[in-house]
Amino acid sequence: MAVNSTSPGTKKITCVICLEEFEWNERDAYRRESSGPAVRITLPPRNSAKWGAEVQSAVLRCPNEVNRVPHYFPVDFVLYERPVVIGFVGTTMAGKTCLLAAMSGEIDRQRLTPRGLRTVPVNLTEHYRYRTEVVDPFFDEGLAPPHTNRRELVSYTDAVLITTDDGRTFPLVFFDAAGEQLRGLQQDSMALRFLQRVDGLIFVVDPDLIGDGSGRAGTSILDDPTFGATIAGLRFRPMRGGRLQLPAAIAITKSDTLRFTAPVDRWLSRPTPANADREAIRQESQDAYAFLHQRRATAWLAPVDRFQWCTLHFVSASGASYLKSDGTPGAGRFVRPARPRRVLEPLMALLAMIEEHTTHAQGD
Ligand SMILES: Nc1nc2c(ncn2[C@@H]2O[C@H](COP(=O)(O)OP(=O)(O)O)[C@@H](O)[C@H]2O)c(=O)[nH]1
Ligand SMILES: [Mg+2]
Ligand SMILES: [Zn+2]
Repeated sequence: MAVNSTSPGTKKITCVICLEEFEWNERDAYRRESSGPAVRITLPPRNSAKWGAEVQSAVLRCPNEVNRVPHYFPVDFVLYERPVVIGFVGTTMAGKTCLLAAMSGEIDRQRLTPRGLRTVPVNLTEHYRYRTEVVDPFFDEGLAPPHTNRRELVSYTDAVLITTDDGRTFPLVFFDAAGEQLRGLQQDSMALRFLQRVDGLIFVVDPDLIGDGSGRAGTSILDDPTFGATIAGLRFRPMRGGRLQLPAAIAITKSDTLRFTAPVDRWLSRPTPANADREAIRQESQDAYAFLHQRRATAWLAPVDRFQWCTLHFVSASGASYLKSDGTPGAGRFVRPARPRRVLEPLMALLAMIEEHTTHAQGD
């Protein structure tokens, strides 16, 4: 893309797909038809009456091609505040893809509206594809999102545009930080950009991997290798007293499998709070901490010690149990359509912590 970074009138923007920063002259864009290559266009000046209509279907081409394939994202994503980048960290099969699909579906269903956040529809082909291929089948039929054997360490999953009641608008971008191999991330430019740029992390804990605390190891494993690798990868981010100055949330997912276990039962059956209830977040964090601690899952609690701000939550992406696959590839499904439980709580807690600590506390 012919962007002249030295010419006046350019602005520095972030690609929401790969997090590369680049200069944009506010005029060069593309129009993408349903088929065929994207067509290069020149946007009218911003003060022109035509600008609003023209910009709606316009996309930008990121100069950072991935495997020589160009990628595009809507101009809408660079017109407002800088993107808020949220990363999902967890080992394979922990439940990241289901949790992301549940959150994205709840956001599209405007479940953030009572909490003062709305999504703005954006002409983003990727988001519609994600919705029709992953989110809707999960919500409508209980189909488990396809298990992709990705080789990437970190990958873009979805992006939405959020507007707050007080009139601020920002892109919210979700990344899946999977894979045990995160240790090799020094060589991976996408993983590095992600670690440099991420605003908040959701550590996904799979209770199936944790013993019941009886001392019989059962299926328990010692920790999640992706937690340690991600924390290690963040060591160059600002720290104070050995703690990362970044917000984190631990989401104990698949909590539907613990719905008869105290104190999980109490949290799962709670109605969703209308607005951020700090006292409830504190209590749930305390309960979830005790839950993991009792089960000797102390390694899973590493984010509590390593991040300055960390909340803990019980969530369920499906709200229902998983039916064992009958062996047909791709046949994985839940017993009924997904009814996510409390999946927006970790996100709301993270957004509140990002707002409170990272923008306002920057100068202190
Ligand atoms: N009971 C239950 N099972 C879940 C839930 N979320 C995920 N699972 C199970 O965990 C498997 C792996 O989930 P997935 O999201 O693909 O994990 P990922 O590899 O971390 O992306 C699914 O196929 C389900 O069997 C949940 O909320 N409840
Ligand atoms: Mg996955
Ligand atoms: Zn890009």
